[in-house]
Amino acid sequence: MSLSVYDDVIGSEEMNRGDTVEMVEDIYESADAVRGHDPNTEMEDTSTMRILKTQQAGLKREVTYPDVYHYLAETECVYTREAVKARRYRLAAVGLGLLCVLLLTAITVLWIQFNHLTAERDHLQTSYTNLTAERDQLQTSNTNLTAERDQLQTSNPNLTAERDQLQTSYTKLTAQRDQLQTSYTKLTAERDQLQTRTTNLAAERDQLQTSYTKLTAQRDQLQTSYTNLAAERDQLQTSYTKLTAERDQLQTRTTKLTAERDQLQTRTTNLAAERDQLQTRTTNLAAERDQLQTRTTNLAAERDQLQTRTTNLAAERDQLQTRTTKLTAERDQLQAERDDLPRRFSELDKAVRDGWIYFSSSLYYISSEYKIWSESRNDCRKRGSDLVIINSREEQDFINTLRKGQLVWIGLSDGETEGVWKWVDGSELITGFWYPGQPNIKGDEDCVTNDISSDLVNNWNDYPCNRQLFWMCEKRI
Ligand SMILES: [Ca+2]
Ligand SMILES: [Ca+2]
Ligand SMILES: [Ca+2]
Repeated sequence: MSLSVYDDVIGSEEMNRGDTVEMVEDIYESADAVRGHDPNTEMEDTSTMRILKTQQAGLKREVTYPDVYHYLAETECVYTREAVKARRYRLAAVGLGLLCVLLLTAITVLWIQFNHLTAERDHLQTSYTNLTAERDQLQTSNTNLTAERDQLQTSNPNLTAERDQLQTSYTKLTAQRDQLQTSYTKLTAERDQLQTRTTNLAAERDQLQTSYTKLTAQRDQLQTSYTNLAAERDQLQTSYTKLTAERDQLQTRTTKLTAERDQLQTRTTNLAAERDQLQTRTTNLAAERDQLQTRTTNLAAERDQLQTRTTNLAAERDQLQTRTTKLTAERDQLQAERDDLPRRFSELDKAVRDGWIYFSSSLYYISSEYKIWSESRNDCRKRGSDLVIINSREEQDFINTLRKGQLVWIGLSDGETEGVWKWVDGSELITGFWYPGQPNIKGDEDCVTNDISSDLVNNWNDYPCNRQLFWMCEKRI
């Protein structure tokens, strides 16, 4: 069925191809009229569509049913062609775009070439200008050279004459040069000979100079030697003169000595006789001398004995004088003591009455109360004395008797310097009567007392100074 329809459509197509072509052309024309319009021209499109619809309505009135299918096929074909056409338009648009790009590229290339050509043209213009200027210069030069050439052509005959003269002169000068050359060669040979001779002469001069220097040195040496020899000769001459004079003097003296010798020989003979006499006398004198020597020895012994006695007597005299001096002093002292005896007696009497005890030119006082060492000393000072100073074993014994077994301060301490024991008069202790093992405590025990001990001699002990003890004063009278 469909095939029959298709055949009908083809048949109607063949039948109405002429009308259909006209209708399609109308549609295309309408479509062309529609295409390119804006949506704003919808009114026109609407009218166009109305026309189409009217036409289609007209067709519907004239066309049969198969014609409708044919028309639809045609319409579909028309739309397909529209699409193809649109694609062609797009291709054309793309082609146009590409063409525009190509055109722009070509324009750019042409622009660049144009610029390049313009620059070349400017360059050529400049070159042309320069060449024109050069050409003008060359033309000027050509003109000048032409003028010069004319001048030179004018002066050419003169120059030819001058050249001939110069040629003649040249020939003459050539001949003169040849002569000079010959002379020069000869002179060169002569100069070489002279140079050789000069060299030889210089060498000879150097040798001679060397010889001269040597000879001068030798001459100087010889001169020096001559001067020395002349001086030696003068000295020798002087010596010779002196020696001649001496020789003459010696000859004279020899003559005199010969005469003297003769006289001496005579005198020797006489003297031998006298010597014999003198020998005899000498023998006698020797005997006398021996006797005198013996006597002298005896006298010397006597003199020594006398000297010894004199020395002894002088010593005895000196001893006597010393003893006399001492005795005189003792006498004076005794006289003074005798004169002072009333005063001392009165003082002694008073002291004894005050409790002092006399021993060996000193008075001693022993306290009846206790005090520390420094106050004890102050008490002694108030009494016109000081703490006792023990100077001897006798005094030590006396004090031991006097203190009757009591502990008493004595005037000895090491308060100033530890270990340095000093008496109250400032003298340093030399030997003391320390109890064995004393002094024993450093620092605390600086004052000395007679301790209680079985030993009556060695009984000193160092005690603390602030102990309350008896004390003993001593006053020298
Ligand atoms: Ca004393
Ligand atoms: Ca001490
Ligand atoms: Ca002690």
